[in-house]
Amino acid sequence: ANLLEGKKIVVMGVASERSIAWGITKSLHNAGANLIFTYRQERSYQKLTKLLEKYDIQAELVVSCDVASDESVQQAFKEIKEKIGVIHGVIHSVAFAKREELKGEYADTSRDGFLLAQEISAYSLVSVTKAAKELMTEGGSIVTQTYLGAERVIQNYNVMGVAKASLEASMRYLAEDMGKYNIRVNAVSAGPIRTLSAKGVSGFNEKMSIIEEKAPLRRNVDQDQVGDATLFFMSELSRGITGEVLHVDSGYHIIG
Ligand code: 0WD
Repeated sequence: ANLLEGKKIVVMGVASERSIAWGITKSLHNAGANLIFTYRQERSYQKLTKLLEKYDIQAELVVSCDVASDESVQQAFKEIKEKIGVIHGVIHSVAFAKREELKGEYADTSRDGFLLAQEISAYSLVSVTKAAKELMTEGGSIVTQTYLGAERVIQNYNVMGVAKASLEASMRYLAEDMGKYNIRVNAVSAGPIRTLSAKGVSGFNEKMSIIEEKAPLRRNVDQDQVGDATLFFMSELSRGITGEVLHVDSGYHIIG
């Protein structure tokens, strides 16, 4: 089904073939979307270019965007506006925390480590939404990626759990603001998936085995499953839904 025929969607956060944003890219591409990509590091740009070639996906545009800088975000969307015009969706799949904050006690979190995690992982959704809204004149959908550590204490996730709580609350406030422009804002809460970012979280392997043991579906999730759930949010199938957190975690979040 070509659910996204004629839709122009910006994907932020492809760093490798394992990136959740790459799983999303495949789902959106297969649904007929025209994709625009943003990257931070030159290394990610090289990887992205190779991946697009390997999978025979034609990008509409690839632009650099570091969400740590308002200027960079504004510049990226300005370029998208000039070269593409109207867009219909944004995939926000970006987060960062210092590795040393992702272990031990949350009580040891430093002030700058706390602020950095909030800035890159939560505030970025605010600045991106503000910039993207100007291009979403036909309405559309914005989806961010969150994790269960926002709702519950998950060992070692620490400062990132607090940043994800802030991200989810931001998503709800943004959903209210954007609703009047017919722009929906939602989050997908994925179970643990082995990616470059996941390597930074201590005890990551245990988190994956717990899902196999305790989740209703007794198996881990992958990037493609997150991609398809995100496709649902990008499509008209989810037109009645905004401000929602959808768990793609084999049902793990319902288990006590
Ligand atoms: O288990 C997991 N992997 C889960 C991840 C479970 C549930 C949620 N998530 C979330 C992450 O917290 C994140 O929000 O999904 C999102 C994507 O994570 P990922 O796919 O695990 O991570 P990865 O493949 O490492 O990509 C993260 C990208 C990085 O690419 P670069 O180019 O920086 O190497 O996040 C990006 C970065 O693109 N990123 C930034 N992008 C723009 N500006 C910045 C920044 N300042 N910092 C990090």
